[in-house]
Amino acid sequence: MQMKRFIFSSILVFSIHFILAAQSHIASKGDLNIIPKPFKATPNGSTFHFNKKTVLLLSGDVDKSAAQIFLSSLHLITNLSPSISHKASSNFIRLAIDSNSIPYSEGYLFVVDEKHVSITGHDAAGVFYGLQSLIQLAGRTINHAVPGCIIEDHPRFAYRGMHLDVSRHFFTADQIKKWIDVLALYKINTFHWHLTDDQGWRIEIKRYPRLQSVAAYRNETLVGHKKDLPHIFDGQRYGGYYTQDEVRQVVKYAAERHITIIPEIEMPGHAMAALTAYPNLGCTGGPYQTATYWGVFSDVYCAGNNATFVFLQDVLDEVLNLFPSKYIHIGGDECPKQRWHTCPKCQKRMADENLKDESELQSYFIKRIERYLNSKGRQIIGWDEILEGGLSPGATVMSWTGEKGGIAAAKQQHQVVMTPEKYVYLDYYQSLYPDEQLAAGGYLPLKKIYSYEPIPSVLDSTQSKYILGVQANVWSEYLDSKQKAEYMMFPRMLALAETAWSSKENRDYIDFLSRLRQQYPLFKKLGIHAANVFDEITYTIGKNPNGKTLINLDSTLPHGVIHYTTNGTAPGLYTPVYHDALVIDKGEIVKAAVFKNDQQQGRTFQKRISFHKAVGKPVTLTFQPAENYNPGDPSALVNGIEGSNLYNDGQWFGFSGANLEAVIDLGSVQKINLIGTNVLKYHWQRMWEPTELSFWVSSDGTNYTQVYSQKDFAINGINIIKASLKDTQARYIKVVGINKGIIPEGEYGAGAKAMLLVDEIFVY
Ligand code: TNX
Repeated sequence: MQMKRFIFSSILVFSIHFILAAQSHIASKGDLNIIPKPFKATPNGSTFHFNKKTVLLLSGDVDKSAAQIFLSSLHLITNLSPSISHKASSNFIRLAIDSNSIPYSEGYLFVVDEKHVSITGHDAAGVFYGLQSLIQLAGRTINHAVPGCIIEDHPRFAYRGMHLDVSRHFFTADQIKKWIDVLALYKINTFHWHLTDDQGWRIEIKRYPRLQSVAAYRNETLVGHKKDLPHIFDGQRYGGYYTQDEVRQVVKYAAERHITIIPEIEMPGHAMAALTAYPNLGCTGGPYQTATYWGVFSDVYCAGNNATFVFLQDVLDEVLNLFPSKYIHIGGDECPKQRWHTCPKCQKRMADENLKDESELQSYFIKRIERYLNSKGRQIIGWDEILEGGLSPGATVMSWTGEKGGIAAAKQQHQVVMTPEKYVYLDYYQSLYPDEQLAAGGYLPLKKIYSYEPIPSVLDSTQSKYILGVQANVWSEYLDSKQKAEYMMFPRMLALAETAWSSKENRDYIDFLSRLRQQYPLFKKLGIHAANVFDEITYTIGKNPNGKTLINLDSTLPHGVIHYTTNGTAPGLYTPVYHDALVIDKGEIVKAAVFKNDQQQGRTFQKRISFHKAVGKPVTLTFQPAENYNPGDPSALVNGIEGSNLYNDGQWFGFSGANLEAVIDLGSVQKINLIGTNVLKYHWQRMWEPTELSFWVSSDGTNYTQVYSQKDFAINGINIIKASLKDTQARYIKVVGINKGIIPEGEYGAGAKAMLLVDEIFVY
């Protein structure tokens, strides 16, 4: 019996070793499961175990309060509570600061062997980050064993940020502190707090009590998506603000975790809430109403009225007392100019100051505030529209509309934080599955945020130095609960954290995923409602050598097996296993799911494919699609798959200021019963329906006959157009959409080019 048990257990031990060895080979560095990935990490084969004697040994300048913060985080995640000591014991964690031996600021050296953990930081931040790595390593297993290793680590960028909008939806000070804990765990060092906007003013300003009693509230809130008309409101008064005491506490709490808070006080636009409280600050004098839905509003601070500057300077005085940050964010984005255009005070200001247009007036506004802040020893940071009409000398630019603003600013030797919408906006959807929680729109999967490279390749090495770092932005229009906000923040913030901290060479998405999967137990302990959809099935469309359309399915789940169906039934263990791309030669619904250990993982993927006469046929476009909305091959217009209302799903073709003119060659003259297409109308994204859409047919490719035309597109969203034809024979089909041209005054993006979006041209 004894013998048998011995043999059995040694086989068990042997096989566990074998499995571990095999796994550590596969995920050799994944074993040092830290996000963001350290600069250099080498396992040494030993293991450190916490025990009853483990103490935290502070040497040199290490602050006791820093150690206590670590102990509370460690306790939350592991339940361990070592005590602080100045005397070594047989088992200890030693913290020290040594700026000579650790050359990089915020950097640290981390050594683990059987008996001790030693963390030496360049500075207090370095020690703190070493401790965050320790928490991650100890938190990942039940016995909190820490793998032996030597880690040399330091950040790539000095600015690693997350922005949070608390105007559209309010989150309490306690909630903010919890998120600060999580951000610190992943070595984020800047929290950009978007405190004022049209829908609510969220910071107590003692000198202006109506900011609290009036501007902090709105009468009601839009229900559902902004583009769904008619708008429906909930009838509930909504609001709240942070008292100055709360702000002070949050700032202190964050500073203890090496996070700087940059407050944002928006100007000259996004000011409806402030104007509602103090209507004399607007050009028309009001009355105004704190906005109850999202958008860009034409009423902004009057730039001609000195009272505006008195007000903003008073506000900033109180803000400066609360926030010690070097930077103060003054907004500057999305400021329509039409009120200024007709306002006598603004026009007088322009004449007095010799300003040639309203863009220069915006620049005057920003520069005047900048001078004020500089006189108080602070610097401004603003959204890239502060480039309009000339950048003020010391301004730092947050490049959001794309990378262009950041590139221009860096070339002018201004510092830049990269935060391009397309790559780092966490209000976008992270999955194309239709049951995702309501979001602003757009598609930003984890993989895409991870792929973002903050230094644009067009900058040379001197110019690149102006890129301070990178930030992700959390706009809260549709985030009316903690759960919804966290679903959007996590895990995508971890991808951003790695982009911001880890060296470019160390970034590898698959390796990141293997470390990410192990963070979920930590999220659970932290009470974080993180999304977990990144291993779900995604698809791409291709073509085989015979010109047939293919659909490729993919999942990043290791050892995941995809089962699928094409007959509308649910995929299961007994439906076919997906190996190679599926050829589309009839209309079908592809359903698929990933299985692991015979269990379905995640939701069921579903995609409808229409098989019509034009599928796979050559398409010529007269005008080039815009960079952001170009699936590449024009034949994607006839691939059988329609673009969804998550507009950047890779299906839509967008024409910026230009017309759609597509010609499809069916290869032979044939009977045509129907021509159709989809047009996406969404003015708040600058997406405009054509002024006229027409369908034409031809049998020789030279002489065309018009068979259909439409000028009205009633639906805000996808307009489905279908023209049934009688007695029509044709080989060539031409679809023409006349672009709106320049976006009219009073509309979002006025003066810019309208984007005409179409996808899938159907021919039956
Ligand atoms: C643009 S990004 C805004 C915000 C919106 C966001 C929605 C920026 C500087 N301004 O006011 O919340 O789009 O995606």
